[in-house]
Amino acid sequence: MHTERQLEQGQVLDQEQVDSFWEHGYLRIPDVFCDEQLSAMCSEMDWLTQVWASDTDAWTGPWRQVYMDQETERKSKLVAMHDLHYYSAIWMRAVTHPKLVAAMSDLLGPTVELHHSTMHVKPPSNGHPFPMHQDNPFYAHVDNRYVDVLVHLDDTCHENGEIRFVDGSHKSGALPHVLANPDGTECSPHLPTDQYKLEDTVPVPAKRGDVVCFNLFTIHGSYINTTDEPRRLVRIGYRHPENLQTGGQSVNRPCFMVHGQRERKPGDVMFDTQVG
Ligand SMILES: O=C(O)CCC(=O)C(=O)O
Repeated sequence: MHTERQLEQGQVLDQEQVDSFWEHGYLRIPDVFCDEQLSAMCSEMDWLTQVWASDTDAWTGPWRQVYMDQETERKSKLVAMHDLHYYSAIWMRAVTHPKLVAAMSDLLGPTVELHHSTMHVKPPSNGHPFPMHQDNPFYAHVDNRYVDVLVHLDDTCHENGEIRFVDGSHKSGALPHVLANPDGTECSPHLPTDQYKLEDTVPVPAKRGDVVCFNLFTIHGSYINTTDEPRRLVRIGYRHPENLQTGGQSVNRPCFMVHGQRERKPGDVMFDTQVG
């Protein structure tokens, strides 16, 4: 159990965990959320899934034919939505959870901004795999001070498609991704399937309540869910407030401070209160 003061100062991770994150590009942090919180987050997730989420936003691109046979590809689905904390107070509490944001400040420094949250539910038996990719093409930033966190609402394993990483791959920085189908239409960013393979990755299975963190530049992917149960994850993005976003998801949207204070530099003005 951490004291309030420790959480304020960001002392959840030990030096070995921090070093391991920056060496390998990923880190599993066990038992971040307790059972009571998880039950509330799961019920709310069911509500979000029924009322707001989409099951027609599966990732697109030529990778699908490489990862799945024709029949599987036709059936495969992803249930997704962005920014759960805009719709649910329970998820607002989850993305600002004191232990989680203290761990982020151990990795990013004393000031941490929340950037987004995104639901990824792989439905039973056909929940789609994720091709190898970095998250940078989805929300490009100028440097590596950005941590994605996968909040696990279910135990994960090979059968339901646990997250998998290329060890140390964040050190290469931003890589060019495939951005178009053969006919020139836009597709979900992914790395060339002949050069980057799921077989070459490290699996990081986790328990319900754990989080798995990774760097914006860490290459990752996951296999299809073949089990009879959904595999429910929520990704939360945290960054150093001075790491500027140059494009993609939620670019130009003011973000919330979840740890520390926003420094004021010469010329900085307050956020515009007019939307649009
Ligand atoms: O949900 C997964 O298995 C993969 C998630 C992922 O690739 C991502 O959040 O960028």
